[in-house]
Amino acid sequence: MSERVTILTGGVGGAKLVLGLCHAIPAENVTAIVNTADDFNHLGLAVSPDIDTLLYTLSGKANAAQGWGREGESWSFMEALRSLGAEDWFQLGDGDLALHVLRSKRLQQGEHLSSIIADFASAWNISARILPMSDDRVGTMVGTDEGLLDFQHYFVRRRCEPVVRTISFEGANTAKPAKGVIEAITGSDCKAILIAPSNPFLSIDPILAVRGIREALVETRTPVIAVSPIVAGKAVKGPTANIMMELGLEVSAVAVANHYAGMIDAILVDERDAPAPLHIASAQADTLMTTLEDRIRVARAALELADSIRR
Ligand code: FO1
Repeated sequence: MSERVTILTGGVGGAKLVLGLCHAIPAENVTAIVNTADDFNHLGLAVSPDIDTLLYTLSGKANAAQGWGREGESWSFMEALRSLGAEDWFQLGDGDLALHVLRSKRLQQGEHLSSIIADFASAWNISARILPMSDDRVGTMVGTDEGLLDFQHYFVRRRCEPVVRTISFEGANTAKPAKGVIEAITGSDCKAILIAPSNPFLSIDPILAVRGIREALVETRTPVIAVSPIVAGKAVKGPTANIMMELGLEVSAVAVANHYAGMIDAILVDERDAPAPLHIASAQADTLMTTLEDRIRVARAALELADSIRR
């Protein structure tokens, strides 16, 4: 009986659903393929925000209210940094620093990101498999009315204020999928592939831009289910709705389904959204994920939708 489930994820919303999935089925049967195009080098440190949000979320260390970083964090590094007049727009907590320092050291020694992350996950007793989409460098660049900005500059330093005109993923066309990524999509032991309710343009598209991943999703016989990040015409968190408007798209689950057309078999939409005419199968559920029970409920609803679709 094929047991495994693969989930494509990035950002805060995605991490919530991965956690729900790790409670809905045995966590060791979960493979998360994670966006790494938000990664950037800050003060000489290799920062991988979407990977780290998942490490914290799955190990119970996450600052749930903030969506990133650790619960109960201390900030003496930032205070010392400010006293030295260094740039302080990107908050690096004292505990969070350990990830960046260790990751930077091991990357500089030539190790692959995927093996570093696997060690961090096992150190924190995370039994789900966390795979970066690629071990090669990919960087989201946001073309705005203020010019071309790298992602963290747009997202954190400028707080998403610049108007988005284009989104591109530097390095995606030469980046190779990390070991295990394609098999996690095409393997016969995989019973469902979920696209988490992450920002389709900033968190999922970079994964699809890595050579071979979009093609694998189109070819796989395993049902591919997207969970809509739009609830009642609004994004639950983050700039998804604004970006859809700035890109001239309708802010709706239908627009998300169209964005993933050709790759997904069905979409799970929120019960607050009218069951709009969709060109693919869909189901409705309460997709707001505040509590752990909510996250498990959404994961179960997505898996049920997958079960109802047999390619
Ligand atoms: N987001 C912020 O809005 N402000 C920050 O200072 C900040 C610091 C930070 C440090 C480490 C990390 O892993 C994530 C951090 N984030 C911060 C969040 C990050 O920019 C976003 O989570 C992702 O890039 C988008 O999903």
